[in-house]
Amino acid sequence: MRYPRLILGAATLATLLAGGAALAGDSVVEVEMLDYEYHPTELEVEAGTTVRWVNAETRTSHDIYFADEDIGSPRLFPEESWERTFEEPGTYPYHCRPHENRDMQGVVTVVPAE
Ligand SMILES: [Cu+2]
Repeated sequence: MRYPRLILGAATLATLLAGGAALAGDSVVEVEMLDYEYHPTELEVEAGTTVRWVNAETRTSHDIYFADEDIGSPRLFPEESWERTFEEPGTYPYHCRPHENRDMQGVVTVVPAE
């Protein structure tokens, strides 16, 4: 009866990864766009991590724009997503161009991989 225990362990690990704030490199972390906000607003990841922004609204579109670097997503409609992989440690502020006036913004902090 070892096998079921292994499966349970893997599922638990997946749950932890999905909810974690700082994660190992080469993983994917999701940021939800809902109610004109990014969730989480502030995210810390290790270098090499891919961040995936997912539009969880029912009808509002958003985008992700890093003004300092002039890097941005297309406008994302509900259920659409966009990814960016962060290789270099640093602070990456971003905002939503259509909702700049609603103060819709977030920041990704990238720390060196352990
Ligand atoms: Cu927006």
